[in-house]
Amino acid sequence: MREFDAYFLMEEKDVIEYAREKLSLFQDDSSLHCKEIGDGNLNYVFRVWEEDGSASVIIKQAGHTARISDEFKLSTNRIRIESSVLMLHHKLAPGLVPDVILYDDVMNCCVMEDLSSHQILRTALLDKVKFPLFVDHVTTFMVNTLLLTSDVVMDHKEKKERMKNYINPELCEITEDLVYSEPFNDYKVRNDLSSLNKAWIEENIYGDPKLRLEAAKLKFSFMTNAQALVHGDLHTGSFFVTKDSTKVIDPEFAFYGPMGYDVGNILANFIFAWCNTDAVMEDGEEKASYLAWIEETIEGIVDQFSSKFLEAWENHATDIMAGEKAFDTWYLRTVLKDSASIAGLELIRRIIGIAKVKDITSITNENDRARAERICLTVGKTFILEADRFQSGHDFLKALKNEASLEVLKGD
Ligand code: SR1
Ligand code: MG
Repeated sequence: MREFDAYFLMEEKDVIEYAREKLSLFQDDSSLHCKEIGDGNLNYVFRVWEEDGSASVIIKQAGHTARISDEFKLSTNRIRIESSVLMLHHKLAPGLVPDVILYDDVMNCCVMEDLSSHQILRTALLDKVKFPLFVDHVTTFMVNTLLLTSDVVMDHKEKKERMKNYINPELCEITEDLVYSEPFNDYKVRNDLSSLNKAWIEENIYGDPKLRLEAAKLKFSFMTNAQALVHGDLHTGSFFVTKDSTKVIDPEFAFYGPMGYDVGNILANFIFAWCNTDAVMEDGEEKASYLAWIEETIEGIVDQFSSKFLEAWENHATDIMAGEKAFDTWYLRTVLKDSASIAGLELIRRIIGIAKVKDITSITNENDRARAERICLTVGKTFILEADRFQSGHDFLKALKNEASLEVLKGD
């Protein structure tokens, strides 16, 4: 039996051996099965289960390059960050994060609770399933993990220690490039434009100096505003869900950054889900009902986040100046403004850049897909250029519905 005392990238048969050697979960004489189930851009995710169904786990291993492309050379340190953040989030947001069973710094893997009763939220949204508790869960998760890791609540020296532990230069560089730089430049190596929107993007994104200036300001804010421990990649592929349970996974991009990074990402990804629904469902009651649920979700994320944020501030703020009258509402306004800008960046980069989303790429009709892309691009621009005015769920939704109803998007 191998001892797994030197790193190598495991295959399914190795993972079975690894699980037997490292975990006391499985009976010695049981027959174990393993399947690689990862569909993310970076790592390998294996499910291991006992044939009689009595025990199972997830084992996630980091390689030296990203799965999406060998061009991204990455340190395996990301799995340390991910394991450690999962454990911290588990404490800060009980019930909303999977249990970590083992972190192995030799094999660079994290063993965690199997969530096979759950499904990835993005996949469920593509299947048009509703999750009425999601807003409550995601807003509790964001308020607890963001506000409670910030200077508003934490002892400032402890917070700085925590910042050190979560310095994440390589994955931050991916975000700096893919979210903040490449979508605004004619970066032919990795950008991938659809033929129907190419000319529009060249003129209205690459060619808009006002937009590029805002993107530059936002990039420097991302790199310097160490406000809270953000998840850093809170899209709909980072949630496992059932009707009554939500588990937030994959915090490998976590670092101390602007709170709005997480709020903006989840909002943008529900806009992708809206565009997919708009494009693929037949007009009628079912479509109207599903669009209405997504719209309620978008509004609810902003409004419940805001009310829970102010309540948690009231209950947990420790800094003496944080108690100044109206400072809490001023601070929240800045977070919502950042959320709008960052939602805009996410909407634009998933259309122009290398890392696309299935909500849009799976729209088979070319004209419908181009219209969906154009809605994302124009809403994204509005969020960035007019970020100040997005302070309620209604504000976000109105911009989406307004851009989506414009005739120009329908015909050209
Ligand atoms: C090279 S990684 C590409 C994207 O996948 C991740 O989920 C992040 O969103 C990243 O930008
Ligand atoms: Mg991920």
